[in-house]
Amino acid sequence: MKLYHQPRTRSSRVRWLLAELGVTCDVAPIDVFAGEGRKPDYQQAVHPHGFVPALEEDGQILIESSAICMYLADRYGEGRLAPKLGTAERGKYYEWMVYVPATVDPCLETIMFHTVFLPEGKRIPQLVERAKKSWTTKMEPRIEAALAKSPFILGETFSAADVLVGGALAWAQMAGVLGSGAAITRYLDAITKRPAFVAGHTT
Ligand SMILES: N[C@@H](CCC(=O)N[C@@H](CS)C(=O)NCC(=O)O)C(=O)O
Repeated sequence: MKLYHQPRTRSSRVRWLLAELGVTCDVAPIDVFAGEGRKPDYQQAVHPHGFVPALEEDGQILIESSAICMYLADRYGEGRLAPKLGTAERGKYYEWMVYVPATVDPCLETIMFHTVFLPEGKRIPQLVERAKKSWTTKMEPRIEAALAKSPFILGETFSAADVLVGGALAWAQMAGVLGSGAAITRYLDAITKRPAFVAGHTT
């Protein structure tokens, strides 16, 4: 198995989950910040958009961090990191595994791009204001309310959904938009101390 990876990006989710699973994996570094993702060879053979992560296993390439995490949890988790198929809990699991990439990531990405990544002349403050409002009034309160009910996002036990939600919260903190809700503060503190989180974010 090989992970095409760049530290401090969405491929860290996959590294974190692999560490939670105790599964070893070759890592192919792709410096997307230096433009390596734009190389035609990489786009033809690995990721059509030139992004990370991509996972190569059994002669197949998988893209999309959330899809990769769901696949790995099912294949190697022995029922530990994802609820049983066909249960109500599995429905909630899908909800969080899709909510993060479909709703949260674009919001946080807009904030990061228009405050940090883009050259100053290309930043659009109105986009940042709108995204911050969505984060602060909709997404963060929703996550805070869920975490106020239980230690982890799906309940009493850690799952792959915590990799997605915990990773997004760490990203929100980096973007400087994370508030001081008691449940999120407690959760983030616990999650970022997990040895697998540390292993997934050091390289
Ligand atoms: N929805 C994709 C997003 C992947 C993505 O945008 N990756 C970023 C890093 S977080 C990337 O590779 N960017 C390179 C570029 O924009 O050239 C996923 O979750 O895997």
